[in-house]
Amino acid sequence: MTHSKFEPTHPVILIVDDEKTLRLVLRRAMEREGYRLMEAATGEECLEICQQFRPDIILLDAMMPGIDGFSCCQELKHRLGENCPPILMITILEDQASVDLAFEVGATDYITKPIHWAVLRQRVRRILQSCWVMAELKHQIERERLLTAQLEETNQKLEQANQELQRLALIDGLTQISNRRCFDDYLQQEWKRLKREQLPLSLILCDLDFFKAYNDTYGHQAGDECLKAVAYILTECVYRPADLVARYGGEEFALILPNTTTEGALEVAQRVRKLVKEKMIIHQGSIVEPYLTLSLGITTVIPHPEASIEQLIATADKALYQAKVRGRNRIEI
Ligand code: GH3
Ligand code: MG
Ligand code: MG
Ligand code: MG
Repeated sequence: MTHSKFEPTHPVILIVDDEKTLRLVLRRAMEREGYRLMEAATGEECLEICQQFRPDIILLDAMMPGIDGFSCCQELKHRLGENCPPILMITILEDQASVDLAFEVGATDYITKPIHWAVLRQRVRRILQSCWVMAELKHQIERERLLTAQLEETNQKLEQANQELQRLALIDGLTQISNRRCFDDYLQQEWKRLKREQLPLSLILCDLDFFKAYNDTYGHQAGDECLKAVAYILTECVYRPADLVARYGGEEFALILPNTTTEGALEVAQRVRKLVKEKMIIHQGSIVEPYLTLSLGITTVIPHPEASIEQLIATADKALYQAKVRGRNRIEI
């Protein structure tokens, strides 16, 4: 036998019958079986009781003055819906129409008078048991639904955290612009694309002038602030969505400009110099100017099979070195 945690120790039976004697006999018989009993003499009384209390099963007489059993059953179903206790109709009516009607209005089962006690006992037990099993199943389904929802929510959070981690892995912690890893990935991607499309790729490398002296003069923290300011300026200097500004190293920055000629890159580099100059970051330790300056190296290439990313970077680095040895605060190609 299936045991459900929804099974009460003493299930409550509501007897609805206008015959007092029958109610009494039923009560005695069912109490012996361990049930608790409630009684209603009319359909109205039954409806009233069920408004406040939910018996585990209703034994409902079909023939009663006032609301008869069929209407009472229908009304109970209407009012209580899914929460309606199972209804076992007990009646002397044996004709097909009455039996059909009983099931039509929602009765769970139907037995006839005179009551066959052994049958009633079994019917009541069967009905109650299947109700508990159903309740158990519903409960399990609901629990599974909840678990699934929780799992989905957790997965969503994990996915978000994962995306955030991936984003953070490509961002420089200090300046909040792209980091070296992002630079490498993006350069490789654009290199391949522009090789296919046979379009120019420009790279600008920038290095702050006398930045060691800046740190020595104003402290490392001020140096950090200065790097943040320069990073921000650089992002203001590029206009195309495909352009990428990255922190390349300590006080070095790189700009990847896809589909951009040397002239275009030169324009960007000039804008960088202009905006940095306008920002007037005081730098008394600098030998070239009393404010912060930077040196820039530009290179442009239409990627082809004999060329490489390493060569591209080395060429830009060489140009940057030229800018340094030729006096800093300048652009070299
Ligand atoms: P040059 O004009 O030749 O580029 O001289 P420089 O002093 O800028 O170059 P050098 O390579 O000698 O020094 C770079 C300095 O940048 C030294 C280093 O402490 C500083 N630096 C690198 N990364 C950071 C950083 O994250 N924060 C700060 N505050 N300073 C940094
Ligand atoms: Mg009756
Ligand atoms: Mg440097
Ligand atoms: Mg430097």
